[in-house]
Amino acid sequence: MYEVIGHGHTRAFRVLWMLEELGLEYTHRPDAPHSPLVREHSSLGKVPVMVVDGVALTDSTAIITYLADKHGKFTYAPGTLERARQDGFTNLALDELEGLLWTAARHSFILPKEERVAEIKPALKVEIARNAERLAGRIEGPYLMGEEMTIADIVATHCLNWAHSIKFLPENEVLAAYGKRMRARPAFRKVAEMAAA
Ligand SMILES: N[C@@H](CCC(=O)N[C@@H](CS)C(=O)NCC(=O)O)C(=O)O
Repeated sequence: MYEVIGHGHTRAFRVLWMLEELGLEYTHRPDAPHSPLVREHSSLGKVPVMVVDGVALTDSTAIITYLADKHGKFTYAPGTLERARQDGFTNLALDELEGLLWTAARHSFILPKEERVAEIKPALKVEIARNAERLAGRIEGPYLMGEEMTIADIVATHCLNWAHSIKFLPENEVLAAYGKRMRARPAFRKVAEMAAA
């Protein structure tokens, strides 16, 4: 049994989506960051955390990689060229999109007011738009790597939705069609409904 800690409107979404795609049973504690339960399992107070056999796993990408490897789905096998390409896509989404999105969030509502630099946001928007367009140019379709959906699609879709929600995503037909396809997946829809409740 897996226990996921973290509200669906955080990066816990990725873990919940993966579990739904795999059709696995889990319990969900939709705590906010730094709640006593989160603090019990994560020294940084960050979510998501997934507790497996009493062991607390942190970091959404590490958690979904664990699930993919353990259950042998939504991933290519370690040591293959396909896996190396898959990991490249995952890291591209994290470096070129998530890092910038997180910086934008920190300077909007996370850092103490006196540490926020609002002027950085237009530059982040330009950079995110450029990086998203570059990613669009690499989508083989229907998924990033062609016919096989992998965990890289979960990370990339989450980042693209995040960018869209803060109006940082450029108009782009390929990105729009990819996002629509990914959001239409029953597992995605179920978690989106849970997160909105
Ligand atoms: N790399 C981590 C980032 C986790 C993270 O920063 N989560 C945010 C919510 S989406 C959080 O807990 N923020 C609270 C904080 O930074 O103190 C992951 O992918 O899980």
